[in-house]
Amino acid sequence: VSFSQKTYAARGQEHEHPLAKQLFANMERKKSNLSVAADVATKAELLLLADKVGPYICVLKTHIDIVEDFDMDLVAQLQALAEKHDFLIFEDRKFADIGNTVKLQYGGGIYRIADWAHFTNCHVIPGEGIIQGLAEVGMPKGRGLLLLAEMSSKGMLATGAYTDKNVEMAVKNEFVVGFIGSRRFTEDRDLITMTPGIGLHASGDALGQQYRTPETIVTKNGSDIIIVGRGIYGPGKDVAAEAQRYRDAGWAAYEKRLAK
Ligand code: 5FU
Repeated sequence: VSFSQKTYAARGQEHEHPLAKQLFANMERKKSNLSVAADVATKAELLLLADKVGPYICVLKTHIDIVEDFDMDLVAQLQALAEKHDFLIFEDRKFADIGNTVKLQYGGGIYRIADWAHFTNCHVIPGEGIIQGLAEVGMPKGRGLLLLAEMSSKGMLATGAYTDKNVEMAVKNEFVVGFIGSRRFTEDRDLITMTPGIGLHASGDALGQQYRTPETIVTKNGSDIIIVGRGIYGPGKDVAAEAQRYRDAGWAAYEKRLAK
């Protein structure tokens, strides 16, 4: 049986990686495969958004370097909200340098990402050393890495042999728990796919973003988690209502897949 035909609960029970176990259990508890992409510019906005969408998400995705008044108190408050609402945190950092440099960027600097983000991600452009560098920092802390096997934007260059290389590297590196991409990539380990570029209505934006529906991505392509940003908090939107709507759509798409 393909992993996409199994329940999140069963996959959690069988998974070898404690963080993946934790994620699947969380998804089952909350009946949610929704991650919200919290691309907002201030601490207050980020905390308010996290508090509003918290009940409906399994993962909060951050771009912490967007927040103009960042401080460590933001991290403490985000962690408290993660506890309150039962979600995990994914810092969408997209590391892309040599192993030694990403180690410093991941573990240190102003943001100390490895101290609070359950998941982060990287491009494998520099070769496998990037995974090793990040693993040296993240593994002892029980973190997990996603490889950018594909992107959602128009004209993106992560295709064909490059995508295949991502899959190859993921399969043999324990620290890797999954991918950013549009589909299920392999049956080799139960690697999780998270998909950005999800929208129920819009088809894209003026800067190359392309949107697909939960049905295409989850039911048809076998991806595990939908990542939604502006579809939930765009101008004039009722954030909690939209989060609930996307949570329901994502979960319905998953149930439809199981019933296939
Ligand atoms: F890796 C990727 C990708 O391929 N596409 C993306 O859109 C990441 N993203 C992120 O997902 C992007 O940086 C935003 O944080 C989010 C999408 O936001 P939207 O408002 O739903 O378009």
